[in-house]
Amino acid sequence: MRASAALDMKGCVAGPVPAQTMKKVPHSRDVREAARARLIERGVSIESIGEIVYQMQAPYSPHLSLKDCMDSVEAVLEKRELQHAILVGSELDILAERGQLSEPLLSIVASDEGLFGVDETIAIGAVNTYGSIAVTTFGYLDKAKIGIIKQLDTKMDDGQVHTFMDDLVGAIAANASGRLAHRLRDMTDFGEEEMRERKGLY
Ligand SMILES: [Ca+2]
Repeated sequence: MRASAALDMKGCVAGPVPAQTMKKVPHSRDVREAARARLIERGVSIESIGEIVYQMQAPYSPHLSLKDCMDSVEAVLEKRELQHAILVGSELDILAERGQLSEPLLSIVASDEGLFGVDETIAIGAVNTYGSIAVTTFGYLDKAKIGIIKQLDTKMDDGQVHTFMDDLVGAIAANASGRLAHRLRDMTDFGEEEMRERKGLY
């Protein structure tokens, strides 16, 4: 078995990772908080994702509020698949901004090369919890790029890299839309108490 190696601040191999570090499993709460903090650090608010969800779902439910959409975003951010995707994707964006990826990956990520699809692959890997509505919404957002996704996708000359983040936001919004669609439908079929019992489903 090959020994793992750590990267130092310049991205150089700094020697084997101590066995203790390799075995440490972070607490779920820390992972959730890290993913949420990362979104904010990268300029993505819960509200900005909620606005996309609202645009997606408002035509189907006239009484929908932005608050409902933000609540749905909060709920899907509890999903580990999404948290992990956010941490992996945003880390690559950050390393590209700092020039700490090795070539040719650095140039591919920094320029958001058209044929590079790993950003979408990581994001869509986290869009499997809320059914086909979430998958088709993700596909739509990938093309339509609305709201904060558009802002992230617009290339600026300020050195910022959001190659992964635009797709991650699409994945969060798609999941939140799918969740909301299923939940709203259930609310027409079930009473309050039954909805409480069905809570774990969303
Ligand atoms: Ca992208």
